[in-house]
Amino acid sequence: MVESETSGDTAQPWQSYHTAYTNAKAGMEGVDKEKVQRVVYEMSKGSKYFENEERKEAFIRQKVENLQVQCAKLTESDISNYQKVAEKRILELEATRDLSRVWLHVDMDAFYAAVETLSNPSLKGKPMAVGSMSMISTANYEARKFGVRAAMPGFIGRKLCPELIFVPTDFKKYTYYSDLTRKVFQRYDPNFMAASLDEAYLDITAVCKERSVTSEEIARELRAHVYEETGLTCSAGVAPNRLIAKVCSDINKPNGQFVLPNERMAVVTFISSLPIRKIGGIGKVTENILRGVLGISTCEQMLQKCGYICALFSQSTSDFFLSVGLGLGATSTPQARLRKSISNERTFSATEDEAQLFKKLEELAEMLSVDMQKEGLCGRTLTLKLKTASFEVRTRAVTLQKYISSRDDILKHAVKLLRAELPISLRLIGLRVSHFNEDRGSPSDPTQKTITNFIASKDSHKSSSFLLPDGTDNDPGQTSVNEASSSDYNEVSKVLGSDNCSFGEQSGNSILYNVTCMSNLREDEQLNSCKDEKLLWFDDYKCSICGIELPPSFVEERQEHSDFHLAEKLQMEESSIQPRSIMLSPSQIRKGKNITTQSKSKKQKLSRKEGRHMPIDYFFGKNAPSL
Ligand code: DCP
Ligand code: MG
Repeated sequence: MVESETSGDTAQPWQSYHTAYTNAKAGMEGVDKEKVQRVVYEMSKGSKYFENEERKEAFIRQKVENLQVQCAKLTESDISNYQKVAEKRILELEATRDLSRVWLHVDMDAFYAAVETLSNPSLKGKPMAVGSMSMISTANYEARKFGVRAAMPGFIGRKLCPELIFVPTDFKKYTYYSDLTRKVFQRYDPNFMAASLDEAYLDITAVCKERSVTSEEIARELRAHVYEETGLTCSAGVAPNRLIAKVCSDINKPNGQFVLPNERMAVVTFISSLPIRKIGGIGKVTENILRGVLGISTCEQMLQKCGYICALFSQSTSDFFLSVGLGLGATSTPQARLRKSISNERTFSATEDEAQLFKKLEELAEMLSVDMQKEGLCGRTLTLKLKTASFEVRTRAVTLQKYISSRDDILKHAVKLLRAELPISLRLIGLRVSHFNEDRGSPSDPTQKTITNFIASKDSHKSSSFLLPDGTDNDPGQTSVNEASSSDYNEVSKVLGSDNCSFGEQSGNSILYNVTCMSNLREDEQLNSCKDEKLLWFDDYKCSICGIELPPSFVEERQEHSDFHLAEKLQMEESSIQPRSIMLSPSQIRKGKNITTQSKSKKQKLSRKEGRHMPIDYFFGKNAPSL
């Protein structure tokens, strides 16, 4: 098998030091990558960030090694069987290809930086970054030539580009301009899906047809209108599905567009040589695992190695990889009413100043409340997300008796959750509300959610295919790659069978006005939270508490589900009531004991027999009992 590129002690250690800071964004093509790597390495060595990166590297190495061992155990007959399974699956997936829709992904260019330049034209043409010495939110294209990019600490940016000008963030401004862009998007698709402040997906099938114009003309016109209304440029990608449209919008950035025709051959050719990292949902971890274990670096190779993929990964993960190889992606618009949560978060320089932390919390509560009221949403689970100064990500949640949406209600409970964590030094706070009043049935019985046929769903991977900021994975499969042996796989296959159940329609991602979905963690967050993921999701897809099946690509549902158990436990602790959920033993879960299909009485029986109360710390990743 292929050697992992993540390991290696060389005389020039920065050469193997690949972090989010060294990953090229649009506008960074000509950058001296080695110089950037060296500066980032030297300046971050010894820092908490560096330690965290090392943990991540070690994690990836371990994953690669485990999978290499599994791979080596496969016999020729295993491989030939898995090859047959994979080929059959590819045909099934191919049959779901939908070329009837035209999707446009629009992404503003250097958004925060461009907005700041509008208000201060003297910044034009000069390298500048929005953010601070500790964190850069984005950099303009002049600064990117030096290797300066989003998420990089400002002091490293300054080292790479001594002329770099810093402008502090001003979210009110960005929200204002974002709203202006959305008014334009609405003219082309009233149900457009906003993925972040500066990104949206539009189904332009109808508008092209009604006006008898090409998608290329629509893209050009839309971009011109955005410019007229805002003075800002954007880039667009047009393709038959959202996954590819997002890749396309990056091709001619800034101020450009790329149209991929709705033809199978065009899609297949386009995807074949595409590096897997360009796909939303494949970040550094997945990329390294696929390359390290199977030598896969382009989408086409996903199909060439399909047998191994099916042998090593869970069904949902391999489905995602095979779909990527085929260039399949989500094509239908999820209904807004099915949205699962609404959230926002804010990154800032690490501080333990309580007044500042509570002030930020207040602002977040206010913004979240406004967003909720815009959409008429009320929810009863409130989750507080924190990233500590040492990059540890924690979530704390509470489920309330009543539905809330007002600033005061959100703040009241958020303050309680935060207060319990003090003293603490934080660099990020996020708030998330879920369990909306329209989510009938879900708060009380999450197992009821295992419904629609996942395999048959065209959009089965939509949570992997969009909403992610550049370069992030949203597939916790990367942290939970199936490590079952081939015989386990057979059992898993049996359990999944043709009636494999999960959420068929994952629509929590739709219309995320002004919010960044918290469950779409950036990679460092995912890795930090992987402890929690591992605790909760057994064998890659089963909740170790109640047995509900949720593939890794259903990130938001998983987050919500985990919040639910967390909140339930918190309340149990408070009221000293016996927990309702049951705890399946690992062997039961491996053996495919699927309580989602069991009768209530059986559940209760199991609960009495096998159930055990789990300490709250289990969920917080502290003193976690080993499974
Ligand atoms: N952002 C952030 N932190 C990050 C990435 C982005 O705060 N790690 C913010 C600042 C960006 C905005 O989100 O301006 C949009 O993110 P993009 O990834 O779309 O980046 P830009 O719009 O800045 O640049 P591009 O031209 O590459 O789209
Ligand atoms: Mg952008």
